[in-house]
Amino acid sequence: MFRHDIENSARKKKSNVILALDLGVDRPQQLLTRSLRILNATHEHLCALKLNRQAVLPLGLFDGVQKIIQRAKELKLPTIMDAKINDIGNTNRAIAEYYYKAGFDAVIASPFVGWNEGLQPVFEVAQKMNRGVIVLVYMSHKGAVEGYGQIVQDVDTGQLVPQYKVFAEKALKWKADGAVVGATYPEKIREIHSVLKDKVAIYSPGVGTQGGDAEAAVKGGADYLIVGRSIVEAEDPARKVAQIRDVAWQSLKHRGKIKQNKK
Ligand code: BMP
Repeated sequence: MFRHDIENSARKKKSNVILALDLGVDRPQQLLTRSLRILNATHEHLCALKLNRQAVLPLGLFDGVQKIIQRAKELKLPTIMDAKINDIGNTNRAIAEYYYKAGFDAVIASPFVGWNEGLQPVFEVAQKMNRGVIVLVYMSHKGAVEGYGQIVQDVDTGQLVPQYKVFAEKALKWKADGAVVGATYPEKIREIHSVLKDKVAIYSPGVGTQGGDAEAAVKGGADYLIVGRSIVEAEDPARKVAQIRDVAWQSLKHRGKIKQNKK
């Protein structure tokens, strides 16, 4: 099961850092070579790997991406496809199935499409294939407030609540494997963590380049940090990821998530 696999990987590696292998726009062969080089240089300090469509588009899901997934599997790193699935159910089902068939252990999906004829088929495929689904709850960019931050009337309760609170409740109800909350909003992490109560893990992107702070995010309740450019664009990616890992792991200990004697 994805959530246990990533937990075990984090415990074994003493790292809750997920590498976002986003390398910008380049020729496919260059991208593949650079991706593998960075993965090989940083894997010791990672608990998982995340790819985005900016890698899948040039490399091809059943072409170059296979080489990255294969290497991640050799390194025993769970893989997440950041697809932000966001269509009608029938389309979502096919998208999820392709990513899982390609070897990804989990996909990221958007809860804005709802359950019925929205994400339900994604969760069904995930269950059938024993994979994970992570849902967006509050994104890391500035415009997130325009969608995730709106005050809405909850269709179930009739109450006026922030959209992200409704999404956090849905993550619980749908038994999602994770909830994405931007590291750029530690106060939102705290608030959402108080709804999720460690029943759904918080995945937090936005550390470094986007302005988020690793320590604040983890102390607020983030279980995993998703980090891309701060690592891949660093002069020494291995050193950079080790630094972030140290801060994040210490912060998890501070939160009492890791027993001090289980070094
Ligand atoms: P970076 O560390 O370079 O900012 O990359 C963050 C990664 O996480 C990117 O792949 C981005 O698409 C993704 N992401 C994000 O930044 N904020 C979100 O709210 C959700 C994401 O998936």
